[in-house]
Amino acid sequence: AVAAAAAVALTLAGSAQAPAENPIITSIFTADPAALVVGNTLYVYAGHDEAPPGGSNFVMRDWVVLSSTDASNWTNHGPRLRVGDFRWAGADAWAAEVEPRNGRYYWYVSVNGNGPGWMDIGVAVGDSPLGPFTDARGGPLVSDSTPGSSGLNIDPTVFVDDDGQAYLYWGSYWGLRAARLRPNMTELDGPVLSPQGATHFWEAPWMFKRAGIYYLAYAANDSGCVTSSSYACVRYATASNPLGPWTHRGVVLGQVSSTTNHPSIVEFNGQWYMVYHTADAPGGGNFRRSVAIDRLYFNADGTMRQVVQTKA
Ligand code: FUB
Repeated sequence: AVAAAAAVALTLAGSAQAPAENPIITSIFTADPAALVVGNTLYVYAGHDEAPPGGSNFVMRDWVVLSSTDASNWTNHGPRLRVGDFRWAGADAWAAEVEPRNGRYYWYVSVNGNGPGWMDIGVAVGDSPLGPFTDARGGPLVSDSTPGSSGLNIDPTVFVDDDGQAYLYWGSYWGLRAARLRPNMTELDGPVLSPQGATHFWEAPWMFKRAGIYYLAYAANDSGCVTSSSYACVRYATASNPLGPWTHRGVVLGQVSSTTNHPSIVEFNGQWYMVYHTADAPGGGNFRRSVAIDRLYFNADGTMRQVVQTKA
């Protein structure tokens, strides 16, 4: 079980107008944000970068929760889920997302499952946005032994449609995967699918619906949007069906200062936001990243304008 971490009151110097100065937290390094609105609170579930200065690989052992009631001043609730909470896993607390259902909160994670493949998807569950969270299955939800998956199953994003059907999407470097979830949210319901049309998909999918249109944002690293394939932008596609086929619409977030790029898009208090990460915190780097938030705007035809990155 996750030990309940004492909330660290971390009010940062935000302006009176949301969003705050970026990065939103500089006392720790954070990455792969997943935003969730519950009541009047915006939660951000994030990975926790602990690589040393100049480190050349990820050191990620737990996931933290940040929250705000104004998208400007943030509270750091500390680690709320750890690799060690999944007894079958051993390392690599990579990208994750929390989805509410029936009064419970399901935290889908990418983690090294110690199996023949590298990364698996697990799911923990808790009764509040801050947990405590416990492993909901005692084993991976998706692994290399799941038919249709691969040895690299990362960056889960979950979407529950208006009819109650839940979908899990994830990445595998270049390959978008998707599957229906059973109402219990902890079992796949049917085959693993490979939706088409998400042009230049690389990793980090984020799924949402607005005004009857399904949106899939994702990291891409093609030469049309980045200066080097080591970096990534965020492209997006739309569809009239949650499993596509998708129609590519363009870039919604340009290259950031970290090599990886990871989108989360949410409406909070009538304003849409892009939550993402950069390397902009003091001492930051590609493995010492920091979560940022900026406003996102839609055009009348439902397309998204490219986000303007703001910095402190
Ligand atoms: O944080 C580790 C990995 O880097 C994530 O799973 C990817 O989305 C990329 O941000």
